[in-house]
Amino acid sequence: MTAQIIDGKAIAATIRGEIKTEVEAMQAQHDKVPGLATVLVGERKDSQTYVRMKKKACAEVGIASFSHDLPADISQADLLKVVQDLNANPDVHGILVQLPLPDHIDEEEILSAISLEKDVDGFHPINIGRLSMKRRDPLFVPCTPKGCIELLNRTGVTIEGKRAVVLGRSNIVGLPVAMLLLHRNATLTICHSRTQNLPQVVHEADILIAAVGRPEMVKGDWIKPGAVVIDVGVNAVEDASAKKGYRLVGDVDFAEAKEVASAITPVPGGVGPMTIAMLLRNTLDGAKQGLA
Ligand code: NAP
Ligand code: L37
Repeated sequence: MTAQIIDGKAIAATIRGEIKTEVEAMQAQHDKVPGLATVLVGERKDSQTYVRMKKKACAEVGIASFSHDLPADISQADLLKVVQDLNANPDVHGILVQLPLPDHIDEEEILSAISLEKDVDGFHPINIGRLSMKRRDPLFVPCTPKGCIELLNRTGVTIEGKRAVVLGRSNIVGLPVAMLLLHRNATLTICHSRTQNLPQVVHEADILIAAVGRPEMVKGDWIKPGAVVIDVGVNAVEDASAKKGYRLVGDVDFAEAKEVASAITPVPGGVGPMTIAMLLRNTLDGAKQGLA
């Protein structure tokens, strides 16, 4: 069996089209557009790339973006001030502080300072708390986890009653995606670096979400025949034949897994573009709340 390839790039393009239509309607009816502030601290190449892609996607759908590119040695107080000013700016409906922050910054204090109504990344402790509890809807759901669920929804995958295995328990991906699957009534297993017999645990999954950051760790024979595989990993591996000297691979060995799974996301072109589409969606929703 060769798996259906879940085309995240195409699904994300459809979603951006939906958002663009709504932004145009908002502009026509209310003479205003949603605004996203991006806060980038330091010069990590990957973070720079992602923030650039996010701003470009904003421009494409008519969302205004406000960039704050700050030096790696910015003080806690100065960074806090940037966030507070954005909280007070009525043209800004969403604030994205790209993680990770430098070691000397207290991440929790910065994320807690973001106004709940503008927390489009969904990382404010109150939003995370609500996400983790039954029937306590968070104002915003984190973008990558929301993108994973949206891919399952738009592919017609049933979640309820299925065995879902999440590889990874990070604040950004593993933990929140696990909560979302649980709320959708999956039977859930969360794995991490101390999990024993990982291949056997993975083999029980009807739905596998891989978010470990280990290139091609999950092999074809770990996967249950017919499983749906969402590969969140984005790992650069050396490749002398590639123009840039590297290529991107997921946490799953795609060539092997696609012969076993019923559906699978590629890397690139799977979850990555969905992360950005969900950020646009959250920003638009935030701006709409302000209109109500
Ligand atoms: P992270 O913070 O490094 O967390 C990795 C998680 O995987 C941890 O929970 C860790 O366990 C677990 N882990 C590491 N090695 C393992 C192993 N050998 N066996 C089992 N579990 C293992 O990473 P992250 O931020 O969640 O990102 C994960 C991947 O997703 C990365 O490749 C990242 O680039 C990618 N990502 C993609 C997007 C997107 O939009 N596509 C967005 C964000 C991240 P412990 O908790 O025990 O340490
Ligand atoms: N919302 N996302 C949010 N907040 C953060 O603090 N760190 C972080 C975050 N992570 C993030 O933006 N990740 C991410 C990862 C991959 C893509 C986008 C965002 C992406 O689009 N990847 C493309 C390939 C990109 C490339 O060519 O370099 C893909 O197709 O997977």
